[in-house]
Amino acid sequence: MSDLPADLEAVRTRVLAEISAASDVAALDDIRVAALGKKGEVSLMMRGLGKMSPDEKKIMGPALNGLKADLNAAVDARKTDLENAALDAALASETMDMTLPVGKPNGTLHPVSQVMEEMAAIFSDMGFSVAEGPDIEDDFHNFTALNFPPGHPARDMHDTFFLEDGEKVLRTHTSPVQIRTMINQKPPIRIIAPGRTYRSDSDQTHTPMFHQVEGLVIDKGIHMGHLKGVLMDFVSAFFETDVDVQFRPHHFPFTEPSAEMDVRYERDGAAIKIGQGEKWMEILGCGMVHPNVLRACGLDPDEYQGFAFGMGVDRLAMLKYGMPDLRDMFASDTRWLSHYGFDPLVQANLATGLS
Ligand code: 2U9
Repeated sequence: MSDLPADLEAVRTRVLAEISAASDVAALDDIRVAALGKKGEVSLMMRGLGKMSPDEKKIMGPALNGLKADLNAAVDARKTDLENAALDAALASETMDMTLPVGKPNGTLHPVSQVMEEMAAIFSDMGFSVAEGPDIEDDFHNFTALNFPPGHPARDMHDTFFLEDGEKVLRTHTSPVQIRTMINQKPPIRIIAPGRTYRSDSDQTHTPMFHQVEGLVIDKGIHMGHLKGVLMDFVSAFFETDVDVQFRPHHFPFTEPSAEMDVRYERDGAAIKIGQGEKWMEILGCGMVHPNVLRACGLDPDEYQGFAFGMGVDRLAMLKYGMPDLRDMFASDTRWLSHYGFDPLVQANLATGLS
């Protein structure tokens, strides 16, 4: 028996009974509002305090505050019980038989993601680790450190997306990731840098956003033979067949000497078969890291050398899996995705076959 005035004791007993009988959280909240809400029974009593005599107020004030605190505590405790009971019930009903075969997941792995995973599997098998970096870059990491002379066409608006501040750019290649790695990590360095890249020169076969994988090796005594060996192994593993390649001299500001690598191919019907044939198709660019780039990253070109390469992932996915139009890659058409998509539960790895 509490020392509450009788009428408050009655309220307390009744509301506590209602609280413990509440069957769910919603019902419990109705009880709380009816007693403690703005127009709640107890709240109205507390509003009556103003009209009471000082003696009455001395009794009713603390009594009402005590009652309010008791009822709030009872509501919180009941709420926790109800929530735990609901969770136990859900856990009990949701049995998951882990021995059952996984149902067909709805949704597929986008071909670009599949190819990124295949490339990561191939290069990590060659001792490369995956490095990533920001899509928004500054002039130094995207151009200057890569030996792009001032005024180089790649620097201006028709090729590059500039942010409002006129300084920052959407990276036009993932090379800034390698620059950041060379500045923050001492050689030996063996990385690939996959990611989104942006160029404002879109047309039939170029989209404003596309995907690249670039690679970099920095160590002592690195030469062009290492570059050719790694890329020849890569291309045969990627196309899962023996691929004839040729290296054709080219020019990039960030590599010297530079080359583009072509693969042999032949048409069979609408499809393209990579590997053998009379025709050549350029699939990537590469070269020995330019001494100015090494110096820009604080490395002595007489002590360290390196090679680098870069390829367009979207394009290589089209070549390997025969998609006719690059723009479909970005159209989010579920029919296209279910046709060209991959099983998300099958991880690309060399042992069980990439694709
Ligand atoms: C550092 C030094 C050198 C990366 C390279 C290419 C050649 C290349 C193109 C392929 C298709 C871009 O997506 S694409 O249009 N890239 O041909 N990229 S060498 O060279 C580097 C990178 C980083 C520090």
